[in-house]
Amino acid sequence: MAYDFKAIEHKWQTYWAKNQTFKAKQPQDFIGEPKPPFYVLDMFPYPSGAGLHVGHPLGYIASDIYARYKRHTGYNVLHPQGYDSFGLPAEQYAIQTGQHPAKTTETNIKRYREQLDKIGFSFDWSREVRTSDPQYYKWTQWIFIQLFESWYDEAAQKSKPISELISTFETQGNSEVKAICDEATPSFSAEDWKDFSNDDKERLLLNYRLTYLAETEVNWCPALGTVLANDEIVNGVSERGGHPVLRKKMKQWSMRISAFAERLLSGLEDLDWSESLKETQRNWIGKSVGALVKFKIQNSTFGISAFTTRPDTIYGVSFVTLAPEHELVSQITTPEQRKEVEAYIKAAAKRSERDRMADVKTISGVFTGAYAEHPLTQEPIPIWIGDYVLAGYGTGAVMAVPCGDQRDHDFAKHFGVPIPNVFEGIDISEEAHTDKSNATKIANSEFLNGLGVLEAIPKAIEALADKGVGEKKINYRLRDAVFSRQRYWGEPFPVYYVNGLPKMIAEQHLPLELPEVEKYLPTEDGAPPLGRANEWAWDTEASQVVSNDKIDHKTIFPLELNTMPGWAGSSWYLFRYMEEQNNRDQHIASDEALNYWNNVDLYIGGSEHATGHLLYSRFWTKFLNDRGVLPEDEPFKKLINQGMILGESAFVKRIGNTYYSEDVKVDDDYQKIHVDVSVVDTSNKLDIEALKLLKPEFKDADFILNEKGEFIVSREVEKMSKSKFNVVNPDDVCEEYGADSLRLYEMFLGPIEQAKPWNTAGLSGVHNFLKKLWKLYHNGDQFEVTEDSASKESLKTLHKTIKKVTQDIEDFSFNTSVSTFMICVNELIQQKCKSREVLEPLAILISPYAPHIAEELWEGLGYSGSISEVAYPIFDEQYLKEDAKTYPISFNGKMRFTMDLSLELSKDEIEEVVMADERTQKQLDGRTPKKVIIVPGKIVNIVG
Ligand code: ANZ
Repeated sequence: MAYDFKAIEHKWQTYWAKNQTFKAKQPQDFIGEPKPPFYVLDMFPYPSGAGLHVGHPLGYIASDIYARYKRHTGYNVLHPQGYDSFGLPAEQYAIQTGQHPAKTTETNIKRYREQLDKIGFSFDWSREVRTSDPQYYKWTQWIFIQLFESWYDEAAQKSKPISELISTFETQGNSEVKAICDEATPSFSAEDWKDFSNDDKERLLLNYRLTYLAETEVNWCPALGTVLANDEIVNGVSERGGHPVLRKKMKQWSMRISAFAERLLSGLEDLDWSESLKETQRNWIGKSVGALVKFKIQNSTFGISAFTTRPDTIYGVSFVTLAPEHELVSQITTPEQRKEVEAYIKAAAKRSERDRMADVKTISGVFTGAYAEHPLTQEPIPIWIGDYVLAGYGTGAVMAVPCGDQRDHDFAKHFGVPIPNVFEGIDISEEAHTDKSNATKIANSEFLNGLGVLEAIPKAIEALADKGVGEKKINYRLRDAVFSRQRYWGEPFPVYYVNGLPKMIAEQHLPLELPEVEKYLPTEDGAPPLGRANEWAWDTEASQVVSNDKIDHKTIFPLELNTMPGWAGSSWYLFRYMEEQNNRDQHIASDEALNYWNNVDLYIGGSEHATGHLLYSRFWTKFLNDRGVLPEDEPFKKLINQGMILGESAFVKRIGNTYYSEDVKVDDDYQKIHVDVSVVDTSNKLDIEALKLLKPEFKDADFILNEKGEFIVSREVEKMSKSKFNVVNPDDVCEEYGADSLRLYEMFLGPIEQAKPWNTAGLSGVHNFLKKLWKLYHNGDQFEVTEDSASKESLKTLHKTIKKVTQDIEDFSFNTSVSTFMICVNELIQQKCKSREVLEPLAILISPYAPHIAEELWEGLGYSGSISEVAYPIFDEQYLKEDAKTYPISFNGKMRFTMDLSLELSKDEIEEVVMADERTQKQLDGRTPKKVIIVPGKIVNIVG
């Protein structure tokens, strides 16, 4: 019987679906002690219209192997899958075609599911989640409300209910409260609080809430009618369409993630993530320890506070630079400078923060006309505005030390600001200054005198604090995250507005479902797409959404028009899977389920999510843990980033409408054009007719063939992408070689974390291996496995394989496992092994990798039911013990011949056998050796 992979794979995929083979059990499903849980998760896909290419399942295959392995070793494995189904592409498609994004999403999901099913994943589909499903986003909205109802207690380093904060305000005001809140929060007493109007109270509380409405600087693109993220802007214009982008203040929802900066940083220590990924998060969080230094402004009641990491250089400060957006700019600018300053600010607003940071060459700035006072020497120092100072970092003000800091120096030189060199001849860089011999040269700074930087900084802070002009300050680069999007296809905020102040819809009325709109574009007057909905008002009496005409601002109010960003739904989805579909109504998941599964044991996905999803989900997990919703404060214990699979693009040479085979010499300049890899075979031959069918624009082209009458393309490795025509569809691979071949091949390509090129030709190698494996269990058409004991050799092959493959899986080294299986099967064929004693464990060993063939062989071995939970074979050292050794026999250190001797022999017995050998006698030629050196298992050396 030939290896009919199609029939086999179809049969087992149907079996698994029908029997719900991979349905994870809940703790209460066990009679007695539950099995230990193990949670393996993939980053869930965004179901795009393009479907999956072979690069997408790479991580899924690796996690599937691990999940299957864990089932064999006695764990109750949770290995779910779902869809991150809100997002921009469906919305853009809707704008172009008018098709509702829900419909596009549904179609794409169906396609994804079909593709995934063909690969034989052991997903528990009964727990599927879709972020765009109202029953799912009900809980995203619920979490938003919890954030709104919470504040961050800095002293306790914990999020707490806002009601507790209100009680404190009622009894003590806010002077004793150590909270993470807006800098501009005024202090007030309990009496003040009582006197505040309700609206004032609400406004004040927004300074404390973990999600809050605030004026935020955003990149506003008027032509697209939306705010853009930094990475959606290229060279100052929108990536899509090339429209101008302005920096503008807009009222937006923000998440106070900055409150969690320290915990997000220190929590990394205990995570089993790659060092490079942790480093990326550390840099993103960007902790800086330094000081806030206060500068008085001459002839003014205002002061400037500047964040510095080098308070020890305070004597070198000769001017202060403010960010163009700094709130004091308009207040301190002198009338003479006003015109110039205003023009400058307008120009600066056109450059994104990213451009400003990246561009170190362009120095731009303007003098405000105002002067500050040096806090220690009281000398007047000019106040400038400079584009190199970012509004969102520190305090948006820099104490400039031109003789110490390069940017300050360049700025001073450019504008002719005097550069007093108080550190003459001294390198005050941190590296140089830790060298104390350098520090002895310092003349003018009392802090630096003879000290290293690490000692000088606290001394400087102390001196500044004594005079009341400075304090220690830890600053984080991590900014609060803007949470509003001017989009349609996202979660609606459960928010309506009374007197411009946000109110939450009560939990029992969730979900607040997306309204219907007739067009998915922003409105003509710039409101987000939800501004087009006719029914988008909240009736507080009927507790339901009603028509906008009914808004009376008494009981019926307008609803929020923004929607949540893509990262909202993906920040908590891992916890939703912990609960079964039928028990999801009343909570994210039951306490019992949460306490059993805890968090993800193994998470596999792309490293591009390092500072987005992977940070936001840590933030929400910590928050929900603080508030007693979740038992853990980290979502993902172990994380692996799979490398990218690259495509082998195919190119043809073109001049006009004539195309040349790669090996035909062309003298003129030619263009290189991509052609679709699906019309090129593994020996790089182009199927011209197929190309013409696929792409009608080639219909009338001339194709110049080579001498053999073939048309050859050139190849280049590039990122696999539809736009490069180099995508390989896993469906085609499954059709031609089978899912087991695809799985083995994806693993065989190389280490999981590395980028590697796809090469379809390599598939036949693993496919032939599976055919050999099949043959091992068959004799012609007949399944044949004997009950005879296995030979020592075969047992050795088996146990060598168990040892290596087990170690490989534990080390996530899947590529080396595949080659181990190949060696194993070759050896067993050579040994003519047909013994159940070996072939049965081998089927189990290979089942995580090639589960369909393993199930079929298992059935052949006489079992009914799935192989998936059969106990994993146990390695036994005794089978690897060598019983003989080939000894090199040396005479005076020179090897003359070898002898195979049993390892059981003692030293004396070895000597006896060696001496008796006639080759030894011949070498000695009648002499008696002085000494015979024997190291058992290693060498024999005869001296004399
Ligand atoms: C004086 C000084 C002297 C500084 C010196 C550095 C070297 P990190 O380490 O990244 O936290 N700075 C502060 N706020 C800024 C802003 N909004 N935009 C641009 N630069 C800003 O950097 C902190 C240092 O960056 C601060 O220390 C400040 O310059 C500058 F020899 O103050 B320093």
